Amino acid sequence: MEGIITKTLGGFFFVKTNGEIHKCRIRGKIQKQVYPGDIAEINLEDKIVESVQKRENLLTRPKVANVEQTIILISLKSPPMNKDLLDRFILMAESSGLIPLIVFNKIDLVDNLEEYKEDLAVYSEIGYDTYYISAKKHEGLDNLYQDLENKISVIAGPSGSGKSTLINSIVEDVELPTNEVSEKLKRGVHTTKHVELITLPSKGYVADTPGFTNINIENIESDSLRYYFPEFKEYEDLCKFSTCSHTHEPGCAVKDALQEGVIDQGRYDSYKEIYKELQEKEDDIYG
Ligand SMILES: Nc1nc2c(ncn2[C@@H]2O[C@H](COP(=O)(O)OP(=O)(O)O)[C@@H](O)[C@H]2O)c(=O)[nH]1
Ligand SMILES: [Mg+2]
Ligand SMILES: [Zn+2]
Repeated sequence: MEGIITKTLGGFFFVKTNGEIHKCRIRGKIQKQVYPGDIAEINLEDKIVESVQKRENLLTRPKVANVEQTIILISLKSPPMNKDLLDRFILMAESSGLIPLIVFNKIDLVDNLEEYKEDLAVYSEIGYDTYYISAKKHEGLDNLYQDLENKISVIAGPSGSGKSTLINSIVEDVELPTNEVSEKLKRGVHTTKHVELITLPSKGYVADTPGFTNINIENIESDSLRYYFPEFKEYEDLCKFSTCSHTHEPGCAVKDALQEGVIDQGRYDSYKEIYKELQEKEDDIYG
């Protein structure tokens, strides 16, 4: 029978099949490491993992296989909205091949939410899914839950944005009312070392351990950076030079779009700043 590994602990592999969790051992001949998110074939009688399917990807922080999406959680207030930082988190998701879900948290702390929405509209205009929530008050979570279905997601975002709070909210919303939950809440997300997938209704999974709080974009090449800004895509072929970096070249269609206000100045500034950083780093390495 096929299932998904939701947790590995003390030599046991917890495999979820249709609504049931089976605590299994693993066949000795499976040499490779097995992680939450892996799809396993289990022998129900012996409670043993027989084999694991080839995985799409393996995230390292937290260690989860077959992740498709990253919830980028960023607060509107305390800590204050930082679009620069948001752009870097989006870039990290894009360069890792993960779909970013941009979640603006702590709506309960602002009294001018409409102004924030106006200011942040650029992200949905680019085509990203955006959400306005209060993790603490369980507000605005329905749309987010819908988009978590049928996929494995992880949570990233700056320190203090509410990642642990959101994970606790999800646990409370989807797993109440069971006794297991009070155990889980007692255990507390902070003290967990292992990763566990929280199961949402109809096959969505979220890792219960937040991932990146810092951005690591150093592996991106400056020449590839432009491909991770999806709003540049429709102009790229129109630039005079096919290798146009959209920074200093003449006949740049991206800069024309910027002039016309079609491309957002803040996003372009982020691009340019990161491009400069990456180039400086490459200069240090290659001279
Ligand atoms: N007012 C308000 N506070 C929140 C919300 N979400 C999280 N917080 C608070 O923000 C602080 C940081 O939250 P935490 O979940 O630890 O952030 P993390 O560092 O991203 O894991 C805590 O004091 C939370 O209670 C929210 O939606 N509204
Ligand atoms: Mg935390
Ligand atoms: Zn250009």
